Amino acid sequence: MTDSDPVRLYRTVRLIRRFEERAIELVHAGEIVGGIHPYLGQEGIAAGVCAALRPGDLVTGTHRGHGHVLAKGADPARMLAELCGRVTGLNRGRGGSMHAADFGVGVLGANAIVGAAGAILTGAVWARRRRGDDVVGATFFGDGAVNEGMLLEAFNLAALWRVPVLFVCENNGYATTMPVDGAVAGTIAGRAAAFGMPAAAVDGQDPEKVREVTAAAVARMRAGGGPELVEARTYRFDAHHTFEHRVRLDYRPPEEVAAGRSRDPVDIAAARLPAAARAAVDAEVEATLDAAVDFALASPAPDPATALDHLYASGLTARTGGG
Ligand SMILES: Cc1ncc(C[n+]2csc(CCOP(=O)(O)OP(=O)(O)O)c2C)c(N)n1
Repeated sequence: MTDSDPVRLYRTVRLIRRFEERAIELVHAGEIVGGIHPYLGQEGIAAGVCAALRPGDLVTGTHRGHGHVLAKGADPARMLAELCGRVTGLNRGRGGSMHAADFGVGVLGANAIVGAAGAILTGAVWARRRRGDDVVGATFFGDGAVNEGMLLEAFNLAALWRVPVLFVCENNGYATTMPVDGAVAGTIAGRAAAFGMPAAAVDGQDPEKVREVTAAAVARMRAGGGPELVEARTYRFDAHHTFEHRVRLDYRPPEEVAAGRSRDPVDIAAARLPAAARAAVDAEVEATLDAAVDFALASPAPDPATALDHLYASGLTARTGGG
């Protein structure tokens, strides 16, 4: 379904927002070990892009990937259980925050390696198209990925082989603490031009605008038009990673943070709904997340005896060491 649906877009941004806030509580409570990279402030991008995709289309995401997985349709309870490292998680608790995947809804995985997800998606969509499947894909990456060789190689092969992949740059202005202006020569869209790919910039805070731009690109890609790039301009409302909640880093001026936070994708999506519809979605999301937290915390951790399971395809067994 690619038509504009304000209720659906609001539900998605609100679900991601509240999921992240609940996950941060669980980090502070010691239930999510190792912390997370919150997607707060960037929800409009995942919501808008995924609203323009079909259920069978494919996505890959980043270390800041919870929003991508949820927007594509993964079960929030199993996603939260994954973050908590529980056996009921999407990946039996072995992937965690940065490697959650749900093939059933076309999520081939979040990815902790900056710049890697685009190459994985390009290969996957190419293989599925060769099989005759009518799929397209969208891959998300930050501004910090735009000089990574793997991503540029993916641009090249996708363009050369006309693989229908939408490369979605979530430009939040920083790679950890490094401002984009201090790291990126030229422009992000200019990288697409080098490979003959069309590129567009969009206000990433407005999920409807993101959906519109994506729907147009996806229509061209389904018609054989080859890959495209979208630069979604956004702002990260919270820390790069929850470790910053303990060690406040001083790399963004307070006025900049306040200005960035003043354009909130949840508010922008909410303003398109009557108050009663908004309240109904809020209640539904809260009930979903209450149930998700209960489910995750009631689920057991994996049995340590199974630590070597799932490391190799069937037929191979792991060596336990010693030669
Ligand atoms: C190949 C690689 N290099 C470095 C890192 C360490 N690292 C993790 S997140 C990050 C910053 C990424 O910034 P960006 O791509 O802009 O995404 P954002 O965190 O802003 O969402 C870096 C350098 C990594 N994970 N992978």
